[in-house]
Amino acid sequence: MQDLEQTFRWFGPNDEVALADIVQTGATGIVTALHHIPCGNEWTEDEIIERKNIIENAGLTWSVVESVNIHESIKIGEPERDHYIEIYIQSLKNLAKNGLKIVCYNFMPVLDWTRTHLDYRLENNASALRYDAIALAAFDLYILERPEAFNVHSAEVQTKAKAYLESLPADEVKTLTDTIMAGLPGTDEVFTVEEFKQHLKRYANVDAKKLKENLSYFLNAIMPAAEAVGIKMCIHPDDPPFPILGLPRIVSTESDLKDIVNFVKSPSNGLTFCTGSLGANPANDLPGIVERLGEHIHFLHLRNVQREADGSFHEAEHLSGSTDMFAVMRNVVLEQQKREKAGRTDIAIPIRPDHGHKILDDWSRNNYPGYSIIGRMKGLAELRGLEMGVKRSL
Ligand code: DNO
Ligand code: MN
Repeated sequence: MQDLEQTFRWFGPNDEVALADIVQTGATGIVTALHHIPCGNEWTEDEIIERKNIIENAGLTWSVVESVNIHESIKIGEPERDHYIEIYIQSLKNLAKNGLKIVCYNFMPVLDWTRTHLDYRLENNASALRYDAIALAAFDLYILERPEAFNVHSAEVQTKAKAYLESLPADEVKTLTDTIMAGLPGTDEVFTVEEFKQHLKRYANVDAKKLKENLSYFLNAIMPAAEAVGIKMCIHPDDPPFPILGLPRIVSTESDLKDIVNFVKSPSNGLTFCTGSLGANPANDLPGIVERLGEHIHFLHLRNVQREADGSFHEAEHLSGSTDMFAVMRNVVLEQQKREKAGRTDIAIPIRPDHGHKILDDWSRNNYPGYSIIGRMKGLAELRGLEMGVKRSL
C-alpha cells in the first residue's frame, strides 16, 4: 500500500527554515500559502506559478495550500461577503489550473490558533507552546476587561487569574498580551487590545448558530466551483477547540465536523484532521473520529498535547501525551485500506507533524512559533516509524 505523503510547512522565501533544510527531513511535500497576499485579495496565477517554481526547483512538490484564509465579512455574514466569495472562487480556480488541489482553511473568528506561552520549558529544557487557562482568563478579565468574562470564568478562576497577573512583571504582561493577540500564522501581525475590541464588536450579533449558518452559506457557494476544478477543501479545527474571549467556535467537536460535511455532500467538502487542536478537548475521541469520518479527511496534522485538569495544555512529544497516537495511526492506515478497496486514488493522504519543540540547534534560528526545523523533523521521524510499524504488523 502507498505510504502517507510526508509534508512540512514552509512559510515562503522569508522563512528561516529553508527548502534545502526541509529536503533533509525526508519530507517530499511542501505545505505553504502566499502569506504576503492580504486576506480577501485574489491569488493570481503569476504569483502561484512563481511560488510553485521555487518549491519544485528545490526538488519538492507543493502538495497542500494552507491556508487560503477566509475574509471576516464571510464569517460575520456581511453584505460584502458575496464579493469576497467570488474572489475566493477565482483563487481556487487559479490554484487548480496549476495543479494545486488540496486547500486547507479555518473558520475561526478574528484569531487563528491561540497560545499564552511560546517558550514553555519541558523537563529536558526543550521549548514548547502552551495554553494556560488561568493566564488566558487573566487576559480576558483584567487586560481585555470584557464585562461578560466575569460570567464565564468561575469565582475560583477569577481569584487565581488575579493572583497570577499580580505576580507577573510588567514586561511579561506585555509578552502575554502580544502572545494572545498574535494574528495569522506566517505573519508578525499582532493586534492591539483596542483593535481586538473593535473586531469583537463586529461579532456582537454572531453566535455559534449564526457562524455555522455563515459557514454553510460559504460552503454552498464555493463547492460547485471547487468540485468542477477538482479542489478538495479541508477545514482545520479550532485551536483551542472551545470558545475563547467571547468568540464563538464551531469546528471543535465530532458533531461539528459531522454537521460541516453534511452542509454540502461533496468529495470537495472535507476535513483537516488535526490531533493537536481536537485533542485539547478530552471529550473528543480522536481514533473514533478517524474511524467514523475518515472518508472526508484530505489532510493530516498529527501532533500531541498534554492536557491538564483546568483546561490548560502544552504541545507534547508527538507520540506521548494525552492522545493515543498509535490508535490514531492505526485507524488512518485502516482508512487507507478502505480507500484502496473502494478504488479511491487518494491513498497517500498528506501528513505533517504540524508543530514541533525547539531543541538542539533550533535555537540558532528565529523560526515562526512552533515551526522549528529539528523539533518538527523529530516529530515527522517518529510518525513515519509509527506508520511503518502499524503497516508491517497489520
Ligand atoms: C494549528 C496549525 C494552524 C493551522 C491553521 C489552518 O494546529 O496547524 O496554524 O495551520 O489554523 O488554517
Ligand atoms: Mn493543525
